[in-house]
Amino acid sequence: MYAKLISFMTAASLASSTLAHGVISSPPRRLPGAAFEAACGSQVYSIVDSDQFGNQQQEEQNFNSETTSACQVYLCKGLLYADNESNLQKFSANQVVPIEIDIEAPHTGVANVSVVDTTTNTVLAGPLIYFNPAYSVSTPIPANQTSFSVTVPDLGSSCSTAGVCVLQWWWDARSIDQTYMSCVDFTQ
Ligand SMILES: *[C@@H]1O[C@H](CO)[C@@H](O)[C@H](O)[C@H]1NC(C)=O
Ligand SMILES: *[C@@H]1O[C@H](CO)[C@@H](O)[C@H](O)[C@H]1NC(C)=O
Ligand SMILES: *[C@@H]1O[C@H](CO)[C@@H](O)[C@H](O)[C@H]1NC(C)=O
Ligand SMILES: [Cu+2]
Repeated sequence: MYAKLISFMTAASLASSTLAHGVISSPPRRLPGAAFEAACGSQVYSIVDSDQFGNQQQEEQNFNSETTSACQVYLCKGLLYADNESNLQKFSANQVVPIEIDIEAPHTGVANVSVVDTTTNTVLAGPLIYFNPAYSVSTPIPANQTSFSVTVPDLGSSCSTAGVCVLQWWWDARSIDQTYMSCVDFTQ
């Protein structure tokens, strides 16, 4: 009976964790791969690899002895440039970049897109756009929250090295303590 209860609870928690949420669908985003697995551990990797739409808190809840200090889930959800270098984009100064967001389940929060230096996890420019409220459950999501453009400013020489800079989309739903990040690697 205990086993039944436990398997029921496992099924219930799996069901709620597969309620998918959001990612950048274009330009191509950072993806889970071997470098991410080495940094965060196989359990965190499996969760993200099986559902890239999930939130950062779910990763933290699954930290274990395989999780290293290189696992920075508050930066691109811990995903790393090394896992798909061919997704690297090139954005010139003042280039207007169209972005598509795929929202599988809304949660009312705030969202923005910024240029982040991943070596220091600091914002170099931005927010380039922000939404408040973002992806609300109480109204239909405005089209300009899932399909919009940002203008990438002149970043000087800060983003000349591949793997340093990302456009990071950040969606924070405080009411339910769920945070989503999705990143596009680029050079300028
Ligand atoms: C890496 O990105 C390239 C270009 O977008 C794509 O063709 C390839 O399938 C990706 N590889 C993986 C493992 O996702
Ligand atoms: C983007 O939104 C997040 C979540 O609210 C916030 O922590 C961050 O400071 C914002 N970024 C900028 C550049 O304002
Ligand atoms: C999105 O469109 C709404 C009208 O539907 C407008 O009020 C809002 O300012 C727009 N937001 C952005 C960031 O362009
Ligand atoms: Cu969600």
